[in-house]
Amino acid sequence: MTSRRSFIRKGSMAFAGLSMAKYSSASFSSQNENNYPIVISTWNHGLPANEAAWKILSEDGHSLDAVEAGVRIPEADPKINSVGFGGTPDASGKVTLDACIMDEKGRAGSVSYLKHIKHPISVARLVMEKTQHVMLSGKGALEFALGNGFKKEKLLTSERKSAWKKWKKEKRGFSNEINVENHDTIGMLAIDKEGRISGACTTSGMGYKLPGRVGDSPIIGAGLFVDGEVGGAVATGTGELVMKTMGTFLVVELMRNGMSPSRACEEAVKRISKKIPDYENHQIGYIALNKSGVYGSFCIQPGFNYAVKTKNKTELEDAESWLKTL
Ligand code: SD4
Repeated sequence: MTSRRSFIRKGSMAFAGLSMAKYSSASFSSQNENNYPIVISTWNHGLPANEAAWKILSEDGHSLDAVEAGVRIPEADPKINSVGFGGTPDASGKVTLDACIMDEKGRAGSVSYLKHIKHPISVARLVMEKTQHVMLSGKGALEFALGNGFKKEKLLTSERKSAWKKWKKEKRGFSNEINVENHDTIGMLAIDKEGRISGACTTSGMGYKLPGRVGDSPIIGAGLFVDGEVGGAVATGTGELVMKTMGTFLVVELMRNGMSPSRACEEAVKRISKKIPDYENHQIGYIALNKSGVYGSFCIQPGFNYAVKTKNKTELEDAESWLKTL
């Protein structure tokens, strides 16, 4: 039986063969037609997020607008406890958000440790478009957002507040339980009809983290990396492992050197397994999309899934894992 992964590998090899041969413009455009537009994103909450992105992609919009619109869906959803409004607070009961965005031209924007703003991804985009900087953090990021018309809002829902109070009483550690809620950071990659790739990543980070902690999600090259000539990758899971190995930059560089997206994600997970002694206690999931519209994924533990949307397909796929049992 042909597994999904071997199918993807074959797909990418087929394209590699195509690019070596002298292809006609007709064969190139049929590759475009098959694979663009496409959007992929992490976890179950990727399904509704992809729909919002698809609305823009299917109307020939830019992938940058698509990924921003896509991840705003879980950011605004109070039932999703790992992103934006309704996100899990830090140990002191405050919700602090991390997000970043990157486009095919290599432009990037990011916010970290941002409080009170429901849509950190849109603030990250403004940092990219309106400033000379890549990242704004904490109070400065909040002031920048408020100065640009964002509204200050209460992000801690009563449900999350009760859960935090219970956690405090029980004196448990960080909320690092693997796949426990089966939804987590949303990372999204999209290629539009013109072949332009963009990515976005947004999260409330590790539940009950130390106040001040910033994870991988707003770090370009860790939680997200896009190179318009190669492709992009995003990460979910315990950010510290991704930061120590520059995970998504590594995935994109491996793709640049000829690996398929799924093989590149696998290598980046293997790198973690070599470098980080207690990696078995953590989950990391990578998804990647190359410039040709071929996608792939890999994770440490079974249980990580991601949503895919193309003209012909709307589905959740399970990522292959390095460890075979949880
Ligand atoms: C972080 N990678 O802050 C993010 C959140 C996440 O499982 O995906 N946690 O580490």
